[in-house]
Amino acid sequence: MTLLPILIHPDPRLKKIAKPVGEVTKALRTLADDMLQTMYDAPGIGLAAPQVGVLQRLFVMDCIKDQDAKPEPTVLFNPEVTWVSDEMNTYEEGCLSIPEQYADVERPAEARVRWMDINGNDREEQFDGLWATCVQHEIDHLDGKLFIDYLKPLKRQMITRKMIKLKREKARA
Ligand code: K1U
Ligand code: ZN
Repeated sequence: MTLLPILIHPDPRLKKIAKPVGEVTKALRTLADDMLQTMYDAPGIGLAAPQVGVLQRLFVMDCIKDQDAKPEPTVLFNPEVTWVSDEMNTYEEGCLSIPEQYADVERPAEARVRWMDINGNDREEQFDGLWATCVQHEIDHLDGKLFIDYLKPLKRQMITRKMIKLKREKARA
């Protein structure tokens, strides 16, 4: 397995709409495995393909935070939200493409999602809690949207400036 470099905002590839996946090929299974490895290593609870420069509609997630609990690596191809609750939930979100920046984002508390799994089978499930927040954050990535797009312009600009500085420093190192 390979650890993939994660793109840091601002990057034009993080603003693009990703293309649907056809059948689940061996190359896509390898990509999903590498993305899971990259997500666990970061560490994070989700990772979308555009974050590793691949403009295809897939993401991985595992919202089990308890280190003693059994991991639940989940791979979703062509995910579509089919229903959201009226009830909303606020969570302090982070993003592996915007390191060390966190902000409250309000989203539907529950979301029903349809997707194709790693074996090419159609699945549909209702998510709540952190899983619901995470699926919505990751599907946003597939649509070129970042959690900072929900913030007030001034706060978004402040975070973007910090990221430009971080990228400049990393390039010099
Ligand atoms: O998509 C990403 O950038 C990953 C992101 C997912 C996410 C976090 C919070 C709310 C919604 C979606 C992350 O995983 S940021 C890191 C993080 O949340 C975390 C890191 C270590 C342990 C537990 C959580
Ligand atoms: Zn993110």
